[in-house]
Amino acid sequence: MPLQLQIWDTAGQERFRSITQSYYRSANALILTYDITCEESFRCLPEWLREIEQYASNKVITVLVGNKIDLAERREVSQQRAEEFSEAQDMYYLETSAKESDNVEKLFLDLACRLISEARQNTLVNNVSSPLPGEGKSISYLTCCNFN
Ligand SMILES: Nc1nc2c(ncn2[C@@H]2O[C@H](COP(=O)(O)OP(=O)(O)OP(=O)(O)O)[C@@H](O)[C@H]2O)c(=O)[nH]1
Ligand SMILES: [Mg+2]
Repeated sequence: MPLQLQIWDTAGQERFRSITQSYYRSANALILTYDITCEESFRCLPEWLREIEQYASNKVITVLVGNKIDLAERREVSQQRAEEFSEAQDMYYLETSAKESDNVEKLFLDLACRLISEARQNTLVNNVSSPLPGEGKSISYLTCCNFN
């Protein structure tokens, strides 16, 4: 059976928070994105991490993404600072440009590889009983593909 990767986007605005929280429970991975040209978006990360700790599975894989590297001249958060933060929080770190599709494919492929690897070790939480909006609940992963 094929592996199915479902990707859900959440809105950052406060008024959507109650919806966002319901996504966490069944997520196997979370991508936390900030804007490298906006110090404030970086400083908000601890608040998002608190939410993750509160609502997500303790096995969730979290990737920190510094986006907008096409605007390098306006960078406010150094790569080193972000890497140190992500390491301390047990997150992977990657920098992207959604605008120029830089590292975006790599982000999702790396994440898919990690999920497949966890599935192979049978540590992936398959929360089929947790309802999600729409049909977001099937993960058939044990005979998926040829990744290591
Ligand atoms: N230059 C540049 N602009 C970007 C990039 N990614 C997003 N933007 C711009 O940043 C702004 C915000 O992008 P959104 O995709 O709305 O950000 P978001 O995090 O989904 O925002 P919420 O849904 O409100 O949480 C938009 O004007 C985008 O065009 C990027 O990689 N480079
Ligand atoms: Mg959005």
